[in-house]
Amino acid sequence: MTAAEQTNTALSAEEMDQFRTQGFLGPLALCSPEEMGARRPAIEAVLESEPPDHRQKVHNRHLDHRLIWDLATDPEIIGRMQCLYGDDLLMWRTNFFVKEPGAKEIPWHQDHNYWPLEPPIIASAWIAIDESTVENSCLQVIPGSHRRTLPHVRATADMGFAEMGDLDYLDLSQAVDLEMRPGEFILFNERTVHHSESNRSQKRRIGLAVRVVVPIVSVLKYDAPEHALVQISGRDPMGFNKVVDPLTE
Ligand SMILES: O=C(O)CCC(=O)C(=O)O
Repeated sequence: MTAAEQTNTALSAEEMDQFRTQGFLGPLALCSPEEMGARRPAIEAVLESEPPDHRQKVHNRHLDHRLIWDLATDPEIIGRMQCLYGDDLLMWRTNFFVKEPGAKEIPWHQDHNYWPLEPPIIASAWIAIDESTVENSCLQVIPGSHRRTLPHVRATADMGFAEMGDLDYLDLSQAVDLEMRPGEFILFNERTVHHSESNRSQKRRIGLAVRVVVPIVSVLKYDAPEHALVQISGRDPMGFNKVVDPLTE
């Protein structure tokens, strides 16, 4: 039985159409705000702990913590990704975006600009660990922006990334704020233009981004020698990538 059948996450024709035409879907519920509140202290403890191989604390913690693995592979997410991308799915990366008060702006960008993937076909889920509002710099997207490749230029020093989408090619009046309660998530793709403001509030905002690829994608550069993909559903008929078993405890 697929995750979509197990969890009743099968997408409607309208939802499929929204993802195809708008480049994102959601917010959708992974768990209740109360349940995310109960998980939060353990997530914070993971973010304070050193990864075993001296990687950055915020990257790929699904490889060393079962709690993060369970979050990233929650059937509410995977079931929807299966509807959009088919059964054969591999977890490539997870990244926490921790925005403490004063944290820098994440510039408008398309993810594929930065990533060592060929072809760059990625489904991302962004899960709200904390409440995420306009006040504490929620994610923003430009609906329909995934239909074009955006030139990227060097970012200014006040930005959280070294490169940013060229603003001459964007209509920011179309931007949508994606406010989320803890435990909600959105799905988007590698070309959906997105952004978050600097965090001008006194409230921290943590999100976990989950990156999933299909087997035809080759990873050209791994994050660390220990970094590998994990099969999260179906099969890997191509065998292009280094794949390890999921955590079991
Ligand atoms: O959380 C943010 O502010 C940015 C997230 C982002 O750029 C991403 O998930 O690709």
